[in-house]
Amino acid sequence: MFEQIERVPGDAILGLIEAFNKDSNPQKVDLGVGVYRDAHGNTPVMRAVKEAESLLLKNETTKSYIGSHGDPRYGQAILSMVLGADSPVLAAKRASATQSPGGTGALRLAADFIKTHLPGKGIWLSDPTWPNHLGIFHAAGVEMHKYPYVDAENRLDFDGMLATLKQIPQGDVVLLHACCHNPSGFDLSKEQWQQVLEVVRERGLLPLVDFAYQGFGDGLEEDAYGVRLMAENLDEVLITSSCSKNFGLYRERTGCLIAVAKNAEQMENVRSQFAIVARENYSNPPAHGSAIVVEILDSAELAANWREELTEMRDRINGLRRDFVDALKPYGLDQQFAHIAEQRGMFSYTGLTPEQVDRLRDEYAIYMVRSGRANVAGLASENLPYVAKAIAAVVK
Ligand code: PLP
Ligand code: TYF
Repeated sequence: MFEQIERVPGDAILGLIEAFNKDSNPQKVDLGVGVYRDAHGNTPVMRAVKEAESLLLKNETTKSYIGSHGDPRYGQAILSMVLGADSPVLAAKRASATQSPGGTGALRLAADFIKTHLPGKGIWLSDPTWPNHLGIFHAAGVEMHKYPYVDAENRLDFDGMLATLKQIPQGDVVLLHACCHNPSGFDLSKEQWQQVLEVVRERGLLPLVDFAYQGFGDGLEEDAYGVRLMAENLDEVLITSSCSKNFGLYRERTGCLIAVAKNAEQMENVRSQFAIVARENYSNPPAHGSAIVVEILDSAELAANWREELTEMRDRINGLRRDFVDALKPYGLDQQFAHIAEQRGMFSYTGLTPEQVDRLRDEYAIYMVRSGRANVAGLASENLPYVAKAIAAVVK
């Protein structure tokens, strides 16, 4: 029967890793896949994570299942981090967290929940968005639609976004990137979040806020502005949280789906359904990553160490954004690329065309996604002049 199976190409972003590894050019630069890199191009295990792991190795007493909702201590820790330690939503007991295999697992839980319990409701995704959003909601059988997000001049198209949101049918789901928009790097201002809230409320939409980069934009609290605004002012919100980036736990698959409901009773009902979806997909989530996060957040010392390292990472990225624009100054390109210093998170829509991206790869061994998305964390003071020179050559 397998003779009818066709081969399909792999993930375009993950494929860049392989292409980069094969390239023998000593000057090669990887601005592809979205993982954090330090000044030496490494993605290290964070200091507090190493420490927590050695404590776990010593103290862990069982590998038994942790249950479909995961570790309740992890749920509590993430609820405080996402919604704020003194959140009125938590005080009212109208939020809960269900642990999942990464943010991706949380998105799939949300997608299956929407398909089963909100029949006929579609989901609205930013154009552009992370390609896996399309795959996940397609696989779950949820009808997808787009709202504009980046215009032809490579600017945030907030007017276009708002105009489309105003026409979404009542009860549909709108996926919002909490911060560090993937792939563009364009985030909403506080005023713009307020406007989105008003439209969502007026039209009775259900926001699904994808929070994959908390702490990578302006800070752990600052990045949560939009999420908290929605949770505190609406009866119903879904949030997907990920510890892949901010704890550097990528392969440990550590995330959760948060439900905010009108009251504790309705929250418990929704939560009970999440456990069914989890059981049908993978039964129980993996436990190592969440155990690390609990170990860190429950220790004042480890938590302070973790926050310090996260701040170093964020400052490095934001510093690189400014240095990148400066490096383009000698070529008269600092105005054309000024948006790079304004964008937030790991990613920038540079504005480079697919053909220019191809030339950067073929002639300079500089790798980025063909949409012109660059992972800013792949830059370093050593390669900045080289990258700036190459960009100047391909845009001329
Ligand atoms: N959402 C967005 C926008 C992302 O960019 C990512 C990942 O990189 C995720 C969710 C989920 O990541 P993970 O499943 O690794 O936690
Ligand atoms: O957008 C990125 O680069 C990250 C990492 O299938 C990623 O979100 C990319 C592709 C993928 C899974 C993770």
